[in-house]
Amino acid sequence: MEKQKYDIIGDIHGCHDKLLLILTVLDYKLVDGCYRHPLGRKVAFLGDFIDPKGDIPHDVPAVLEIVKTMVDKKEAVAVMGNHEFNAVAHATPDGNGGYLRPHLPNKDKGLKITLEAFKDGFDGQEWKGWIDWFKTLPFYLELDGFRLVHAYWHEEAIAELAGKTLHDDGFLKLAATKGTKEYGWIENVLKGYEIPMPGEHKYKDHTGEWRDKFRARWFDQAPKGKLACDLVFPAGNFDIPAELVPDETAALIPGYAQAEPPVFFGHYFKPEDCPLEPELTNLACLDYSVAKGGPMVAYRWDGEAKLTPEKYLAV
Ligand SMILES: [Mn+2]
Repeated sequence: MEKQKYDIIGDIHGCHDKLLLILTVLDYKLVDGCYRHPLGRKVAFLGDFIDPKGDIPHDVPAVLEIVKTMVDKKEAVAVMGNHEFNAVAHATPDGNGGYLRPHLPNKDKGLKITLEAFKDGFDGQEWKGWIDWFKTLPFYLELDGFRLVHAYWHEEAIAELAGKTLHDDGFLKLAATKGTKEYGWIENVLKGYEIPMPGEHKYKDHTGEWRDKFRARWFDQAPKGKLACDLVFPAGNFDIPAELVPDETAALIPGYAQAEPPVFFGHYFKPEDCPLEPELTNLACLDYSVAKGGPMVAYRWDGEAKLTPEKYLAV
C-alpha cells in the first residue's frame, strides 16, 4: 500500500506569519476552519509551538489554534517540544506550595511572552486548556516509513517512554525532577544529547551561563578520534575547542544506523544560513532558528527511505 505523504515542519515558536506562509506555499487551503491539502498530504509538526523571542513577529494563540485544529481533524500529527514540556511543569503545583518548574523572575522569558497573549495569563482558563492539550502530545512518533522526535531519537529513552503520558501525575512529577531516570529520558528526547568538554574547557552559553558540556552530533557513527569542535551540533555555534575528544566520551555517542527509517527532528537552532540538506541520508534537523528570525523549514516526504535536499522548503 502506498504510504501516507507528509510535510514535516520544524520549530515554530509562535511565528504565525511564517507558519501561514509555509502552509500556503505547500498548497494547504483553509477549509471549514482547518488547513487541508487537496491531494491528501498531512503535516507533521516537530514541537516548540510556543515561547517566541520578543523582537520577532509572533502570535502564539493563533499558532496553537492552527496546529491543534489540524491534529484534531487528523490533517496533522505533532510531537512535544521541550518548551511545551516546560510549560506543563511550570503550570503544575509541586505539592509544597511551589511548581514543578519554579517561577523565577529572570527565567523563562519566552514563556512570559507566551502567557501575555492569553486572557488572564497564567491563571486563566485559556492557558489551562492549552496545558491540558500539551499533555496529550506524544514524546515521539513512529509512523509508516519515518520517525519524529523533537531533539534526539534515543532508542532506550524512547522504549521507556512508550505509553507514558504527562496526564499521569506521578510520571509528570518524576519527569520534572532532576536526578530521576524519567527526567533523563525526557532530557534526551526533548533536549538532545550533551557530552563533556575535553579537559577543563568551559564555554558561555546564550544565557551567559558557563557550561562544561556541549550538544553533540548524537547521530554520528563511531566518532572516535574526532575533535570536540567537529562533534558539536550545530557546527560553529559555540566556542568549542579543537581538542581531541577522549575515546570513552566518544563511545557515549550511539550513532544513528543507516538501516533505520528516516528520522526528523528540530530543536537545535541551526544557523539560518546552514545548507538545506539532511545531516545523513536518513536524518534531518529542520530547525533553522526561526525563533531568531531564520527561516521556517519543511521537508516534503513522499515515502522515500533516502532523504534529499530537493525536498526542502524554506520561507
Ligand atoms: Mn526545542
